[in-house]
Amino acid sequence: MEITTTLGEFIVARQSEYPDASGELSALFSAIRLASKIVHREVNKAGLADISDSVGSKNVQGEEQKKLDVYANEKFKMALAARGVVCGLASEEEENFVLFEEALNMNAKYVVLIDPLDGSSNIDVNVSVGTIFSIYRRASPTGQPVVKKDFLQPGNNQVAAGYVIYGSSTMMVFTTGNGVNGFTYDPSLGVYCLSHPNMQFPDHGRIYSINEGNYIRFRGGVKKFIKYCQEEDPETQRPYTSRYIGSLVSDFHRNLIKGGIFLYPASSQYPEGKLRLLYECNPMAFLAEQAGGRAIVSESKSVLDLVPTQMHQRVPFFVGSRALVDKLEGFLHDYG
Ligand code: AHM
Ligand code: MG
Repeated sequence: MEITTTLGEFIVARQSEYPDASGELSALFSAIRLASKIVHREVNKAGLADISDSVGSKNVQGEEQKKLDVYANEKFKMALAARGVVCGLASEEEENFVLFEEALNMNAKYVVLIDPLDGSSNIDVNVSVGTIFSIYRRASPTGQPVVKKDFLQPGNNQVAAGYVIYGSSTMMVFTTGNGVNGFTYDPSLGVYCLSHPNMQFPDHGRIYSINEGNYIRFRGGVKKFIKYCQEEDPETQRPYTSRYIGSLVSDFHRNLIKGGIFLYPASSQYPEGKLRLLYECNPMAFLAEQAGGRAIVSESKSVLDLVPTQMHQRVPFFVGSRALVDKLEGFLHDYG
């Protein structure tokens, strides 16, 4: 059997390239890695145990929480708090950010923002779900409890970001600002192995991913772009292929590998868009740009430049292969 680099080895080998080089970021990754393995185990037996039912409570956006969302949130929080390398956490599943008040934690310089189990409405039907995470250096001085401004930073300040996809295999894909690498989990060994080094968004692509059922509620530019994707034109290999799983991590992951664009626009139902800037859009935008793709919220407005104003802010989100995002941008410019 060929032995590939494990995630642990990769992190140790790259440590000197990380922004802090003190080992704190490596320890933080090891907490994320551990929690993701625990969640992998639970997700993979979701059909067996009585854990895929709703807990009954609602999250801060008023959506029904599934047991596995709660479970994943707890596991990531516990793993991160235990290492003493994170001073606070903000999660899609929690109304307010969480302070880690042990002395060790208060002296730590990183905060983590996380969507512990994105796409969880798909669990009951055995569709892939994911964890999305994002790491920032705190803005306030160390030694004190974290404050809101530590979390309300523009995506451009991200130190690292990534996702775990619990799919036909489990994978972790992340960036520390120096390219994007993907690791596939081998459950028999209990390790992530480097399987997708230096991932790159193909410049062009033939996949568009959008919930087309909402077509009537979209604005002119997005409608025109959808029609453009559906037109016959041999030169540009149109019509393009429509693929939409309804699980952001899975849709993004496929498009990253095959080339494509993902759209969650504003609509009459979601005037601000549906996806959350801090937990979903910023980390995916950082990954996309590190892989040579592009992510925008509107014409000529990059996701990563936005200065957040609220913890659970939603924004329109367009991400994918550069040529496709550029094309969309033209339609947004011409038709709004
Ligand atoms: P969630 O955070 O409540 O799981 O919702 C986010 C999910 C994304 O994974 C996905 O891209 C989107 O919601 C799908 O929304 P829709 O069903 O409106 O198409
Ligand atoms: Mg989510």
